[in-house]
Amino acid sequence: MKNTDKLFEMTQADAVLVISEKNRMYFTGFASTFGYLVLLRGNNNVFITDPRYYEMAQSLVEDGVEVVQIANGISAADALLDIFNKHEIKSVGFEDTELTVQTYNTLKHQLGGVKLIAVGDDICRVRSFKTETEIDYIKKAQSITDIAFSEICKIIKPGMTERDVQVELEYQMAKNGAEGLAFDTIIASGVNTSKPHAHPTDKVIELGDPVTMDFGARYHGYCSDMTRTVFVGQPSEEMRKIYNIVLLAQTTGISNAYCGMGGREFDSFCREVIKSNGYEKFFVHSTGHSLGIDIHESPSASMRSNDILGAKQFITCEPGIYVPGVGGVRIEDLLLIEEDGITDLTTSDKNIIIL
Ligand SMILES: [Mn+2]
Repeated sequence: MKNTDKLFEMTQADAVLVISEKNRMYFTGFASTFGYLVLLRGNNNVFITDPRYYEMAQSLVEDGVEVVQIANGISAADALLDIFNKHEIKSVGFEDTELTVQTYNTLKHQLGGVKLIAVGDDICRVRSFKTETEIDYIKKAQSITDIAFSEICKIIKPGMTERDVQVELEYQMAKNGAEGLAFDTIIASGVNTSKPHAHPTDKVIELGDPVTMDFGARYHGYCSDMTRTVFVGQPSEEMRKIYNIVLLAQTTGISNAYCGMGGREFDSFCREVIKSNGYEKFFVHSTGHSLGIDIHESPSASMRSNDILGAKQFITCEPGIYVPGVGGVRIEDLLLIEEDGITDLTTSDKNIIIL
């Protein structure tokens, strides 16, 4: 069970009610489809669950968490009200960023006199600073992703479809320890590469095609994320030029990155390189995002970001150029920011790869 002191430094609420699967997973460390986690000040927490998860929840008891089982006609609302009365809770933080309007309305009705305070952004902020264990999980997820990339480069051949590449790449991640995907794999070939988030199709890969692969593994619930564009046979002059500009933008971003930089500043390191080469209008997305249990978490690096990127936070560096009718290139690495510098966790080669 994670320490919740930081969260209570950010909110006035007497308690925080965590309902969403991802945030329950974050605080408790195990995945469950049902449960209510009540965080109380002083890291004095209660987990309400049902018989399906009761045995698993016993691991929380060891951390001093009170586990309450509800079954046979006792509602979660009754259990919650019991806890709130017992601890004299007058105000409760809730996940405004996660709950449906319906759940919110039900809570408001059932919890009657308790004041509800939005704490969704506070939880996101707490989640943005990773613990050593989380960092290890993300590193492992990224290493699986790198291994899968080296394997797929041996497999891609003209005549395969984008879907064939998707299936092989996902198989390689699973075979190398992924418990699942971080997100739906993006595979694009030929002119499809100008669509940044293309879905894999039955298009056949032809000689000379660029192939963009944006993919990630999940390990212990945590995501990795990387992108490479490779060429099957010799690329056109224009695609080679585009590749080299994106590569320069990406490596410039990484070499200028530092702990404490602004998200907007980091974005500009990459964007300026693309701009000075005349392709600014073809770089149509932001430079980077953090990840964790979600594939996109704060902080972010974009033209509009007000985030500061600090120690124990992650950021991707993924500039791209997409020219409709011609093709596109994106190169994405995952960076860990620490007090004493930046670590690029993505070890795959990013010099132009011609298969
Ligand atoms: Mn990404």
